[in-house]
Amino acid sequence: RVLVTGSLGQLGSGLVKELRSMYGNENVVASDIRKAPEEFMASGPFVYADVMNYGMLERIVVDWRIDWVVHYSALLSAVAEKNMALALSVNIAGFQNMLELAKVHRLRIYSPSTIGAFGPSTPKDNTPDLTIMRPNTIYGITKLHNELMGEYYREKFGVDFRSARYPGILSADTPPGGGTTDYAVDIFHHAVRHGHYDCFLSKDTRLPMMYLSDCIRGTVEHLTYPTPLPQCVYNLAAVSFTPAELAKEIQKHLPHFTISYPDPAHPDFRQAIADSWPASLDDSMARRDFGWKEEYGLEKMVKLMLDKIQAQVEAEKKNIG
Ligand code: VAH
Repeated sequence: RVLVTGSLGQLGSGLVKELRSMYGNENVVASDIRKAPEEFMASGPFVYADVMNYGMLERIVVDWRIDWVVHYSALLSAVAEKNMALALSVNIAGFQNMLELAKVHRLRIYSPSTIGAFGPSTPKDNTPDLTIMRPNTIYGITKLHNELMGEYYREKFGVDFRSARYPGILSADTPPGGGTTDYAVDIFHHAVRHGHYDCFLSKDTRLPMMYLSDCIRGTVEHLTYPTPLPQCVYNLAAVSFTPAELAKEIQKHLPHFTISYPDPAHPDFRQAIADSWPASLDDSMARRDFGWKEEYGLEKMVKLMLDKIQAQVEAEKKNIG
């Protein structure tokens, strides 16, 4: 069986659905620390899992006969910067608990890293898997720590640890979880519902991004790869764009959409986080080792996001009507 922690976050529910379609509902145990919506509960096992409670996690691993773990529980960049103590507990101690359980119970463990694991001294363009990594955000520091601990456990204890550095993820059906790339999701809801978006990043902030279904497919391809891979951690990329480029693409569909940017003299706190991250990634190793290839470029992603959110708005109107 597979255990997914952080199942109710931006990425977890989509991953649980995909794994359940592959292995059957009963073989994918979803978990989080808050109540799941009814349809989620009806689709398969869901348990409360506080990743800071080793005994509770071990109980789940034993009772449910878990073989693989996808560990998604984490505080993302913006939230972590504002809640350092909780971020260190969840992101480091929580991950360490799961990594130790993977060693004790011989579990395969997949836990994503992030472009946030790079820092301001990392080469910004076409950033390779192996390079300078001096992140200066709590989120990036915790994720780099986890990368190194996962590699150590594979080297020293033979734990099958797998990880990929996710870019910003665009999703229409699940809200983002308090990150710096969230603007790329919020913009669509504002464009469809209000025709305007006050962007919290400057217009030329170029960041690596990916559509949700590409992320889930890339994760599953990596998680299920049948033989040990040369690396534990891989960059995973699809497309890089700036808020201005994204707005221009949206305006092809919504010509009256307008956007504003912060006063450069008073930047949003997330600007410094975004400025410390790469503008684009080299993910050639993932393409070489497990055949990674994105399916969604900017045009396709924008059309799909707008179509999905416009359908949501129509459905909401019907429910109200
Ligand atoms: C964040 N969406 O902004 C997350 C992600 C690469 C960014 O880790 O923190």
